[in-house]
Amino acid sequence: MDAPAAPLPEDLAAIERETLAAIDAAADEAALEAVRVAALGKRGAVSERMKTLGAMSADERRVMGPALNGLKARVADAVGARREALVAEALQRRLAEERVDVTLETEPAPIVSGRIHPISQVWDELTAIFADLGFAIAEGPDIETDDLNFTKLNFPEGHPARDMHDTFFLPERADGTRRLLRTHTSPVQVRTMLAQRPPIRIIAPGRTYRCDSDQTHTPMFHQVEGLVVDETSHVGHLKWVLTEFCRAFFEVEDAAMRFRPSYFPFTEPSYEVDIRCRRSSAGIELGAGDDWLEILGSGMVHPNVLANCGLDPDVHQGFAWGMGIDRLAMLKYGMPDLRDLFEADVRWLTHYGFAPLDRPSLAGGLSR
Ligand code: 2NL
Repeated sequence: MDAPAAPLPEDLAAIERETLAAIDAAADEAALEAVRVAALGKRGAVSERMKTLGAMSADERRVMGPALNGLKARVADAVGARREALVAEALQRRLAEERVDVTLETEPAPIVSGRIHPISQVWDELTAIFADLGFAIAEGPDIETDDLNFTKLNFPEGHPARDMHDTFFLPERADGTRRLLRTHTSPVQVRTMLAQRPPIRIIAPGRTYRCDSDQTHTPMFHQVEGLVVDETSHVGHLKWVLTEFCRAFFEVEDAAMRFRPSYFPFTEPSYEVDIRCRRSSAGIELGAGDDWLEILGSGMVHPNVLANCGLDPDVHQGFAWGMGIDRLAMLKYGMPDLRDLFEADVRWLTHYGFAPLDRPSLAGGLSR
């Protein structure tokens, strides 16, 4: 057992008081280390006293040895305790200072700053509307045969309507046939009728091509066609579907429509369809006013087309329509020049494009 601690000589008591006070006052770990070195370092006050032990008498050493060792131990303990406290304080300070506010706005990531092209937007709106009406989406190749693009659709060989389509033909093959870039998406509907039994309810959005380029035509453009075939379809259904579509697409309560007699080789009767509009210097307002704007073509599927696609026109009948996606986009979103749609100009897209995370849906809103 250690001998009971004798009272410290006054000079050691003074060193202890001053050192413990300095330890308490040390504001950071560097200051604390300086205090420790001043007491316990090689030349520190306590260490210097330790060196004097050798020159003492045995009696003196018996007193001063434990006194110095006790002092050294208390100073070392105090330094350790203070260091722990300083480390804990520093951690608390960092936790307070470096708090993260998770409610702050984040930097826009590329997926948020990018824009959806108006054509893609309108394409998605169209598919949302017709999907809601029970239509499936059908697709087909851009390169088609003359048969699927023209002949099956009741364009007889040498018929002038073929020339009106300004077709891009691919080079003739060894067997004399030549393929073409589809001039409308009708071949997709022909393929569907050849492959499926009625009832058929599809829309066919896609790229189409005509050798024509001016202010209102681009050689590649986008079209959506629709087709319904069953045993009881009639013009009333056609009118209802197209009116519902216009109400949903143009987001108007009352879409007054006008169905004017027209001609297409693949429909009989055929109608050009207008929607009410008001024209002013500010632009064009749809669904109101006393003017008309043509937006699509339609009709009852021609019996020859049904027969060409393996259906009996005495059993099945249907209706179909077609419209330009690019034109719909320009009308709805007020873009004045068709050619801008194909320029891929980031400044234009930043202005006219759509936020990528706001996708159109009937429940959430078509365009926000
Ligand atoms: C227009 C007019 C139309 C069709 C497309 C069609 C397709 C088949 C059979 C019958 Cl397979 N018709 N499509 C019908 C009427 C009009 O498009 O002005 N398009 C921009």
